[in-house]
Amino acid sequence: MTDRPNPFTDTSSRAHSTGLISPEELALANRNSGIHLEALHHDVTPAGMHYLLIHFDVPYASAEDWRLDISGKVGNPLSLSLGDIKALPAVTMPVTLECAGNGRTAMTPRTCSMPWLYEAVGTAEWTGTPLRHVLAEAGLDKETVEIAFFGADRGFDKGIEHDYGRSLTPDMAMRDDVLLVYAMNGQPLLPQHGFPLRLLVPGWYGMASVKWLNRITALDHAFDGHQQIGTYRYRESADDPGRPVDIIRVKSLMVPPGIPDWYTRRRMVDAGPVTVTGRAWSGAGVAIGKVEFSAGGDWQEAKVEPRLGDYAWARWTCTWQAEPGDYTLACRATDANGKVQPLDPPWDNSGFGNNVVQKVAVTVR
Ligand SMILES: Nc1nc2c(c(=O)[nH]1)N[C@H]1C(S)=C(S)[C@@H](COP(=O)(O)O)O[C@H]1N2
Ligand SMILES: [Mo]
Repeated sequence: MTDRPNPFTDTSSRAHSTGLISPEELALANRNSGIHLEALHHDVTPAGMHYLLIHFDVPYASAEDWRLDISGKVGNPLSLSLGDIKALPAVTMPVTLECAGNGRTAMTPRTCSMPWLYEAVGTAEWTGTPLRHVLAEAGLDKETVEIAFFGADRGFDKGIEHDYGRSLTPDMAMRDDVLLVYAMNGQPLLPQHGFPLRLLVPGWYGMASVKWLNRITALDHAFDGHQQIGTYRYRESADDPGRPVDIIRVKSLMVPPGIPDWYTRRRMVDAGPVTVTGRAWSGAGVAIGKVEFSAGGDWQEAKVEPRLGDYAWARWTCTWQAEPGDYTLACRATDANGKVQPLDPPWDNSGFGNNVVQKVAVTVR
C-alpha cells in the first residue's frame, strides 16, 4: 500500500470564471450532451436526443446479473433481480427531466462545471413500477428518517470518493409517482440513461433520479453522502450551508425559428407570419398558467396546449408577424401558482436553478 496524497482535493481550477470555457468544461460538454432545441417539436423526446448528465463513467452492466439490494432499517432485507422488478405492476408515465445545472453558463461569474446553456431537458415515456411496492415488501422500520439510493457508478468529486448516491424522505419515496424504471420510450434503458434500472423522481431536478440503481439503504439519520450534502444546494457563497435543490422551477423554451448560421447559430427568418412553438413546464406536478412571447416589444400571450401528463411539458405556439430587421426573441412561462421566469439569471454559487427567459437572436429578411 502506498499513501500517495489524494490528487483531487485541490479544486482551485473549478473556481468561478468569467473567461473562456476551460478544457475541462469542454471535455464535460462532449460527454454530457444536451437536447437539440429543434427536438422540442417532439412531444416525447427520442431517446437519442434526450439530454445526458453522467458524473463518472457509464457502468458496463448486464441485465441478467443485475441485483437491487434493499437493506438498512428494514424488517425484510431484499435482493431483487430485474425479473422480480418487472413482475411488479407496471406503469408508464411521460416525465420531463431537467438538470439542476441547466443554464449555469448564463450566470456571471459562472462555476466551472458542466457548461449548460439551455438544453439540459427532455421528456420521455418512462416505464417501471412504483418504488413503494418494494419498500412495502422490505418493510421500513418506524425509525427510518431517510432512504438512500445508490448507483453502480463511482468516482471522486472535490476529493471525496463515493458511489453516486441521493436520498429521499420516506414520505417522498412512498409516493405513487416515484418509480423504479427499466424502460424509456418503450425500449430498455440505454446504457447512458441508467441501464438496466434507475430511480425516477418526477417534478424534481434530475439529480434525484439515480441511474444504474443497485442499492437502497433505509437510514435512521439524514443521508450525508456527497451528492446530497456536498452539492445540489442553493448557496450564496462557498461557505453558505444553503438549502437543498429539489423541485424544478418554471421554464419555457422555443424552437429557434427560421434557419441557422452554422457557426453562430444566429437565425435567418423570412418576413411574414411565423409560427413560433416550444415547450413549457414546472415542477412538483404544477401546471403551466401562461406562456408569453416577445420579439423585443410587448409580450404576446401564446396558446398553451394541455400538458402530456402531470409531470410533463406542454406545447405552446404563437404567431409572430415578422418584419425585416434584427430581433431578440424571448419566451416566458408562468405556472399555475403564479411563479414566473425571471428576465435576469438568478445567482447561485454552483450555477443551479437558472430558469431565466431564453433569448434567440434572429434576422428577418
Ligand atoms: N448514478 C447516477 N445517477 C444519476 C447521475 C449520475 O451521474 N449517476 N446524474 C444525475 C443527474 S445530475 C441528472 S440531471 C440525471 C440525468 O439523467 P439522464 O442522463 O438520463 O438525462 O441523472 C441523475 N442520475
Ligand atoms: Mo443534473
